[in-house]
Amino acid sequence: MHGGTCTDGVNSYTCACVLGYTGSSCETDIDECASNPCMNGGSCADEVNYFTCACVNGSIGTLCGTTECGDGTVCHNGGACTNPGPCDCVTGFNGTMCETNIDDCSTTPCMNGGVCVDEVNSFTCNCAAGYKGDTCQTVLCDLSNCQNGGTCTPFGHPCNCPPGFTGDLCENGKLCHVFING
Ligand SMILES: [Ca+2]
Ligand SMILES: [Ca+2]
Repeated sequence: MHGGTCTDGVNSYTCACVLGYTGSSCETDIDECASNPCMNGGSCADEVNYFTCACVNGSIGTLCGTTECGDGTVCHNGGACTNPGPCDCVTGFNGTMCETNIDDCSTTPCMNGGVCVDEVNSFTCNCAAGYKGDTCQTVLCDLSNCQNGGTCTPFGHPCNCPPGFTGDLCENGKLCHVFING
């Protein structure tokens, strides 16, 4: 549906959807408004692979993030005009015009060599090889932590598990074969 390209399989089919649609038959129009991207009370209209914001209360910009206060002050990033000014910023921004995205990486939250990416009132860690977790706190594999006889070569990859075990650390149980005599 919706321009997707489907390929027949055995008792099934797979579809490659055009941008903006998802689902096994490309039947679903992805809701680009799901993250509430419009600021300052603007209303979001879901389109195919994009959205538009209808701004209110004098705000302007693609996301309605900018408000001209009338006294020469401009508030950015969803900040609201105040009287007296200058601006009342939303969480994650500061500065007299809310122009600054606060550096959420300033506390160096990512462990084990992970690279911190600053976001709005949050951060993401891009972990170095061999680590995972929100702050890269979990070691995938070193010389000691493979379980159930798993081996760890080379460093930085999930353990090599013996037959019957799975998981990054081979922590998932053995497949059970029961033989009954007679
Ligand atoms: Ca859509
Ligand atoms: Ca930030």
